[in-house]
Amino acid sequence: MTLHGKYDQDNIFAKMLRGEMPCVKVFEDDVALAFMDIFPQTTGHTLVIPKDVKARNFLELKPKKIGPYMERVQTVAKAVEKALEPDGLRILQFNGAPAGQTVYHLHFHILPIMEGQTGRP
Ligand code: DGP
Repeated sequence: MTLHGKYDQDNIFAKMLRGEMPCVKVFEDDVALAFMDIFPQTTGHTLVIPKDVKARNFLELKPKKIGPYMERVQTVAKAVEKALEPDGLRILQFNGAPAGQTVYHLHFHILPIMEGQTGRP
């Protein structure tokens, strides 16, 4: 899998956006959807994905879409902070398989860091 390539409409996050795949939603508006990670690396591990884009990764997101999307990433991060009161918060994003990406629809990870958890992959 290369850093750039054709966007696969049938990736799992695209299916969630179309309502074809269930997920535990924690935030949704016209710009982004946030849901719980199925393989949480820390308690409260949340993913935030942009809607109406065919971006496999951050490099492919059109500049005008970055601002609205990152606002939602911050909104969700603040909600996670309020809900869980973690000691720290790690916000991560991977581009390409060698960097650790496994799902090819752009997403940011929000990892609350509680005492005793590292949140490191
Ligand atoms: P990444 O390695 O950055 O591409 O992270 C992909 C994340 O997606 C990984 O932490 C696990 C999560 N994930 C994979 N499949 C599913 C799924 O079917 N449902 C949910 N909620 N999360 C998924």
